[in-house]
Order: sequence, then structure tokens, then C-alpha cells
Amino acid sequence: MTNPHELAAATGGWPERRKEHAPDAGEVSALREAILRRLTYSVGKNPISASEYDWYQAVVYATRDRIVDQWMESAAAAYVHGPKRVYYLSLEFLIGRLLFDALNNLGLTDAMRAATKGLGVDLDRLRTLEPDAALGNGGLGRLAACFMESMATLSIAAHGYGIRYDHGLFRQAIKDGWQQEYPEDWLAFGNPWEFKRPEVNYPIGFGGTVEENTSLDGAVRHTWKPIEFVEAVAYDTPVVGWRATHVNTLRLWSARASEPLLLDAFNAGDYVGAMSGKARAEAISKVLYPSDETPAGQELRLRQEYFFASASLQDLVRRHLKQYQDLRTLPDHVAIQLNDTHPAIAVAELMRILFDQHGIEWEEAWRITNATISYTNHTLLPEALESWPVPLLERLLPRHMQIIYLINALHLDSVRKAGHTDAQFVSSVSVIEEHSGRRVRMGHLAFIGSHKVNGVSALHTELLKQTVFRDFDTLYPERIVNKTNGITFRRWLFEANPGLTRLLADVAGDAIYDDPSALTRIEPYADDKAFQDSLAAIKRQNKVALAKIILERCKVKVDPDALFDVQIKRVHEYKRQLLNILETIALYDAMRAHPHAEWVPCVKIFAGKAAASYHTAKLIIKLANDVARVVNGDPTLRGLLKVVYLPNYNVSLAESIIPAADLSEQISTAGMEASGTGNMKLALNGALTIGTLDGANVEIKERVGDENIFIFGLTTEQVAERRSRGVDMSAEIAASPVLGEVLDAIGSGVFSPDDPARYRGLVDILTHHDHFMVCADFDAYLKRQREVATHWRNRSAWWRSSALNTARMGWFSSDRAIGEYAEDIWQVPVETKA
Ligand code: NBG
Repeated sequence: MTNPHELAAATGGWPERRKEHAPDAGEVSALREAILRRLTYSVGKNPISASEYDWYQAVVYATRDRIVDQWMESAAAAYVHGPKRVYYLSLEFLIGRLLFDALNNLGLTDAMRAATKGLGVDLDRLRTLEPDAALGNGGLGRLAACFMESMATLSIAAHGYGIRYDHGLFRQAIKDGWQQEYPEDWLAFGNPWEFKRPEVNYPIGFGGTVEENTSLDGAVRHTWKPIEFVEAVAYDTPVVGWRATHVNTLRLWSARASEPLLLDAFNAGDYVGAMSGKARAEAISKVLYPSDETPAGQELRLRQEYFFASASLQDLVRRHLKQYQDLRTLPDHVAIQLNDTHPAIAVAELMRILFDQHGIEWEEAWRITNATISYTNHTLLPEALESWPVPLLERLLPRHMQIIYLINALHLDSVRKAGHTDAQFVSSVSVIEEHSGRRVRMGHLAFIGSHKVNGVSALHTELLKQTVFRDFDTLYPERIVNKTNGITFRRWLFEANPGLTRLLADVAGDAIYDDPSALTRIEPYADDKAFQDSLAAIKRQNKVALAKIILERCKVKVDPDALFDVQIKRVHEYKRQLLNILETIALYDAMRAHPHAEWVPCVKIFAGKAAASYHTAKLIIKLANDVARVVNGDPTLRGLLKVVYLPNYNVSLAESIIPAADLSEQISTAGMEASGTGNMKLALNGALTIGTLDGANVEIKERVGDENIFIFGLTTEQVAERRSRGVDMSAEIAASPVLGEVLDAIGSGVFSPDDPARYRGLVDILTHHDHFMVCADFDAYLKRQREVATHWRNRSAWWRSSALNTARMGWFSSDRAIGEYAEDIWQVPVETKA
């Protein structure tokens, strides 16, 4: 492609759409044969009797085969050239579907479509048969998946380590407006992407005692004698990078009982008892995040964390010793990234391996551990900062508890030596929390065990330094660094929005496929009428597709020409779906009061799951659905406003919603959203953001420009100041007649005639205990929403803003984020793509 400016000059201001190339005929027929071969020999079916699912499997196998050759090469290269390896330890990988990810990165999407068509099979239909692998809750898990893809793209020799949960995040149904949870079953029909490695297994110990032995030279050695063992078995999934130049491994551990059956008990007729050990062992990888509100649930969670941290460390230590024979060189060849505190027990486990098992003296072992490990913090929310009761750790991992005590004692010694003798300071940086029963603070353990600790947006990192890690930042001023999150454009632009991608490539050239900063080349076209028309046509097409999904799943007909206002994320009070709902009600009231005003037709789209035990969040879902029922059923509105709650939000649904969004709701209480990544996906796809100065919104604003984003509300400092005066909002409510009316309507049962008292508690929280500043920000939000409507009416101004959002989001590529981790934290060289 020539320079767009030349092209523009030649075509009178606007580049012609390029012809699409038909896929190579040889490639198509090779794929067709590969599919048939796999259908026959791997699935064991012939084309006549094959079900759709059989075809799906055959297509996956044929695709996987293409990846495997490169996989072997990447693995061999890592042994021959010995690049530093990165191990990404994460309890969550929210991978979603893989078929189009793989095809797209292999450059085979069109060829595969043609190949399946020749077999009478529709590839886009097969796409929907793949279960959406939801081994994660939200942003943290999806970030891990985007990072895996970027590490492969940048040819970093990386392994992801996690748990192969039998059941991922629950399936959400909305019944009568209430969220209901059902078990998710992604493995019900097997998983054609993965390779089971029964020979790669490690014993994971629990409980028992610690033996102390003094050798002849006087050295004291400790040996942990666990009372229980569970086996961790590896399952590998290849992760293919963009243009398939490199393939990495996602290794997930599954728990297996070391004794499948107690034969004596079985023979004595105790069938259940004979298998109870197996059930107990295998419970470890049964489900994602069991409720941690009961002691039993809590113990299981800790067992999961140790299980996967230990298996991963045993695996990487074995690999390192095989290649380099000496654990003292570990930091030269290995970087371990802890994704949040969930794998933090790895700090103590690595010390145990080095000190107890390999006889490396303590100081040296600590140097190795610290130089190898680093830790990402993903939240400031106190309830998410993990800590374990000392008695629980002592019982489950007695040797680790001793090691943690020793790490802590030496750490506190050095704190005092550095002149910090103030008892309060010392206790604030201790790994052991003494206030509410003794607990081990995993964040503190992760901090001192790491050479770098990073936040996930500039603001979040600053707040880490000012709040949870303030005293640590004094002790180790260089340790906290920022790595603003990113997203993989392969999935969130190229695959999710092929129409927009094609237009961007037509205008900015094929460089956009490899260099996201090339997106800025569309800026000169932001005012171009033909370009704007193309953007509008593509968005409309995406909205028509989403409208179809909405009709199917919510039985609500929406107008694709209305403004699609989207809030999609976990449901949590700090994310303030409530603020959006209150504004929806205000808009509804205003539309009824002034039916002849020039209203912008609008569809409010919500999607997201609430934690099963989070009562208030579930009530918020119910309220959204109650409001939807009333609004959608009101004929006086003439369809001007629609409200929909799309059930079972997951990665695949996000891929349908994001390209169809006009407005992106990023309205968390300032200071509470660590980064957000949905905000990036939506802006990249041309949605304008309405949001607070929170998380990565701040950096999005800096890049897209103030006139292309709608910022409102209290800043972090103002939130702190307002909270310091208490959280009663009576004054704010009294000063805002609109807000007062909305709250009255909710509280008096306008939206819940079947149970008028349903939302009284919620209104009470908003009025007197508004920790999340919903009322304090309401007027500012309402005003901004009206400005959004004004901007929308000026179509050309809107499309200009939309184009500039897309053009300026290149920096938020996860390739940039991973490049920064590689350079500043892992010290791994990165191949930059041309
Ligand atoms: C989440 C934050 C998001 C952030 C992602 C990824 C957790 C614990 N944290 O704001 O809430 O974008 O992590 O960093 O899931």
C-alpha cells in the first residue's frame, strides 16, 4: 500500500477500497484434505454421518496441526539459544474461544472459510460451537490471556501457568430479573486444543510435620514431611502469536489423587469411603474461586494457590536444572511474574526448594528468589488484598509458615537497621498482621519477595505508593513501577471487528497489522465525509448484528440507529452500574414529561455477572431488569429509550457488543478501578467514553484529547475529601430535585410493584451510606450525558471523535505493555516486528 496521502490525492480525497484477495487455492485444498483426514482418523467419523460438532473438532485439529510445527520449533529454539524465559503465574486465564484467534494469527481465516465451505460446512457456525473458556472472573484473567498472546507475538519464550478448572466461571441466567448461577461445563465434550501430559506430574504436599536435623558440620536442615499428597498433572495449550512466528505454552494443572481408590475399603463395601480421598484431592481443580466466605471454602482456595504455585515452580526448576544444572543462575535465565497475590506463596516455596531441598544458604537463596520474582498488584480494594489466618497456614503448610516467619524476622531487622524503629511503622510493613487475629498478608510477602512491584495504570501505581504500599515505598523507593495495561488488537480489533479493520487498513495501510501506532495515519481523514460515512456504515452493520442477539436473548427489539450506550463488566458497587441506572430513570422521566423535546433515541445495554454471594450487586442486576421491564413496556416512549440486560456476559459476548457500542460507560468511583481494559477495547472500536478520572481513563483522555471523551465527577482527592466529611448524601439529594425524584421512585416501588419495599435498603444506602459517591456524582454525570446527546446530534462531530479515538489508541496495545515488562522487569530482549 502506498502512502495514504498519495492515495488520497489520486482518488480525490478518499482511498478506494482495495479488492480482497481470494485465498490461495493450494492452501484451501490442503486445509480441506487436512480436515477430512482429521475427521476420519482423530474424530472417527465420515463426512456423511459427521455432526456439526465433529466438524468443529476436525477443523480445530487441522488448525492445531499448523500451530504444532512452529510450537516445536519455538520450544527447540529456547533450548538451543537459551533466551531468558518468562513464567506468568496466574490463577485466572480468561481465554474465551480460540478457533478464530488461532486462524487469524496463522493468516488462515479466509482459506479455512473457503475450505469448510467446499465441505458444505459453515465456519462461522462452527465458531459458535466452541465453549467460551472462562477460567477467570474478569479483567485480571482477561489481561493474562491478552498478555500470553502478546508474549508469543513478541517471541518471548514464555509459559503461562494456571489451573485447569473443570468448571470455570458460573453461567448466568436472568430469571424474573434475578441473577441465577449454573455450573459451567466447558470440558463436557473434551477440549481439542489441549495436550494432556500425564507423564508431567508433580507431587504436591499438604499438612504434616517438619523434621529438623543437624548434620556433622553443625548445619541445621529442615525436612517437611507432608501427611497428604496430591498430584498435579499438566495440560498444555499452544498459544500462537501474530503471524505465527512464535508459539508458547499455556500449562494448566489438574489435580489427581495419588491413590485413586482405597481397595481395602472398597472390598469391605464402603464404596463412597473408598473414593473420598480422590474426591478431596480432585476438588482442588474442580471450580474457579469457590466461595471463600466459609472456613472450608477458604482452605480450598489456599490449597489451590499452593497447588499451582508449587507445581509450576517444580516444573520450571526441573527445566532450568536440565538446561543449566545450577540453581544459582536462576535469575539469569528465568523471570517469574506473580499475577496478583494469588501465587504469592511461591515466594516461600521457592525459598524452600532452594534452601531445604538444594542446600543453598539462606542469603543466597533469598537473593535468587528476589531477583527472579516480581509481582503485579491489580486492586486497592481491601477485601481483595489476601491474608491467611496463621493457624490455617501453619496446619496446611507448616514448613512454609516457618519460612515466612524467618523471612519476616530478617526483613524487620533490616527495617530497624535502616533507622525505622517506630513500632507502628514496623508493624505496618510486617508480613504478619497482628490486629484481627494473626494473619499472613500475602501482598506484603509478594512485595518483599520481588525485585519489582507494578501497578496497572499511572493513577493506580501512584495510589499504591500513597496508600497500601506507602511505607514499603519509603523502604524500597525504586521497587514500585507502573505498567499500564494493554489489550491484544488481534482479538479486540482484527477478529472482533473485521469491517473496521479493513477500512483502517485501506486508509492507513497494512502497517496497522503490525504496528498499532500506524493507526494515527487515519487522523487526517477524521473530518472526511466519505471516511465518516464508511465508519457509520460499519458501526451500523455491527449494531444490526447486536440487535439480533438482543432480540434473541432479551426478546427486546432495538433500533440500530439509536445511540448504543454500553456498560459491560463485573457488577460491583464501585463500578457504579447504579449511577447509570439512576440516570436511565431520570431520562425516562424527562422523556415522559417532555414528549415533544428532541430526544436522542438511546439503548442502554448492560451485561455483567455479580459474585454469587454479593447480595447488593445481585439486587442492582434486579433493579436494572425491573427498570428495563417498565421502560420497554411503556408505549408513551415510542421506542425512544430501551434498556436491556444481556445475560451471561463472557469474552464471546464482549466480542459482539464492543464493535457495536457508541458510548462506553467507565464511571467507577475515582480511585477504585485499578485500570480497566474494557475501556480500551471500546475506545479502540470507536466508542466514545463517558467516565471518571479513574484507572486508565486518565491515560485514555490524555491520548484521545479532552474534546473526544466525556469526563465528569469527583477526582480521587475530592472523593477522599468528601468521604472525610461522612457518606450521608442528604444535602446532595436535597440540592438535586431530579435525583430526589429518581430515588423516591425507586424507594416507593415504582419499578417493583410486586414488592414495593424491594429497593428501600438500596435507597437507604445511597442516601446515608454512599461510600461510592453515586449521589455526589449524579448531577455531573447527568449533565455530561446531555452533552453526549448534543454531540451525537452533530453526526459529523461524533464520527470525527470516534475516528480520533480509534486513531489514538495504539499505545494501549498489550504488545507495548509486554515490551515494557520485558525491558524494565524481566530484562528480556524483545524482537520488534517490522
Ligand atoms: C482488576 C481491576 C481492573 C484491571 C484488571 C487488570 C482484579 C483483582 N483487578 O481495573 O479491577 O483492569 O484487574 O489489571 O481483578
